[in-house]
Amino acid sequence: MALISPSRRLRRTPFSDGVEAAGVSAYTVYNHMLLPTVFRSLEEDYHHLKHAVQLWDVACERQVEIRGPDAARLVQMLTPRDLRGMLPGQCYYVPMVDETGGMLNDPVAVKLAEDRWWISIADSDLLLWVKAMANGYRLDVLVDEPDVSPLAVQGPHSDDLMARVFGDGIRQLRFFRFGHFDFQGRDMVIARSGYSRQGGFEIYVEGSDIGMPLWNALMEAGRDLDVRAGCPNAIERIEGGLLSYGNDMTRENTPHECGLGRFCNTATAIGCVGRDALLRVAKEGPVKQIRAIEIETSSPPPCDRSWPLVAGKKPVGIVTSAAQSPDFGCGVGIGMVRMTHWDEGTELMVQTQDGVFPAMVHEEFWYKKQDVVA
Ligand code: THG
Repeated sequence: MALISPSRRLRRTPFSDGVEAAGVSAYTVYNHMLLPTVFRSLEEDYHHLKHAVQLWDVACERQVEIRGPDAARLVQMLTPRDLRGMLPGQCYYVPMVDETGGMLNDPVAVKLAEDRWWISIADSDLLLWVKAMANGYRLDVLVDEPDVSPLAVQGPHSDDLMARVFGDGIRQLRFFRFGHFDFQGRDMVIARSGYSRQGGFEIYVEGSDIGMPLWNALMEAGRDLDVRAGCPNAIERIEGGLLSYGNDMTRENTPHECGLGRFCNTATAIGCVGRDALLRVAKEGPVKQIRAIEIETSSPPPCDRSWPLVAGKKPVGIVTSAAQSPDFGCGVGIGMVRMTHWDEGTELMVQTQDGVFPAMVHEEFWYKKQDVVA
């Protein structure tokens, strides 16, 4: 593929200078911002992520900040997950839906205070929807995109690296909880979370000016841990079944089709604008759902379009993400499969731009959530 033309519309991040110095070799665009996808190679980055520790420029996970007396009410309008039990200091993975129950985004909600929230968004312009809701319903809130850029520290040595910069207290942080930590006199919200199954943290860096000083401090502190610049790794995230909005799901899908039913409490999420629609479809249950798809090939082509899944000649689903797994020795994929063919072990064929390969449906991903507890 040709190069992407740089311009003001394609935003740089507070860490872009560090990413470039580290020799980034490919970018994608996410929330109108640069997101690195490869440094050395997809495979080398993958092995390093599983064995060492990496700094990820995920500034493109932009925050929609909601503050004011109606903040909690507005966030509940956006999601079918019941937020009543959520306390300040917690993060929740929250499907967000429109009035038809269609997925608009799958962000992480960060509850800073009863009247102050960050919605850490995936790749869709959620800010516009949230602003429209706030204004249409005349809510007493301010909605905007603050100068906050997540920097993820991921990999088995992330606790050791983070403790060197933020102190041993960071080790006590529980999964999907956050705390406030100091760096050079600046307050940093740090959560134990991140878009990998290898464990780690996300630092919500407030103020672009402190981005490179923090990047450099972590790089310095982790020299003997072989810390490197990295990024969300396509192979690792598919093995772990972490979904990618725009790839594995769109506005055409309900959270239940996406396998996100466990993050929905449609019966009690009073106020959610998609609630009635979801209650209606929940009665029947989804007729297609996300599945892990094993692909019999040693080098799947780039999955840059949906690949039909067929039983004989009959289309029964699509593959939406794929990669070759070094650790599992097969092609790994994520797909959306019709009910008639979604059972464990179902044998199908997948039609790619480079040929047709045997595929097998799995009900579980290659590795499940390993709850990272201190
Ligand atoms: N961190 C933050 N913001 C983000 C992402 C992130 N915004 C964009 C994107 N990633 C949003 N999508 C996801 C998808 C999955 C998870 C988080 C964000 C995730 N899921 C785990 C799971 O599905 O097992 C854990 C969920 C849970 O148990 O609550 O972590 O990564 N800041």
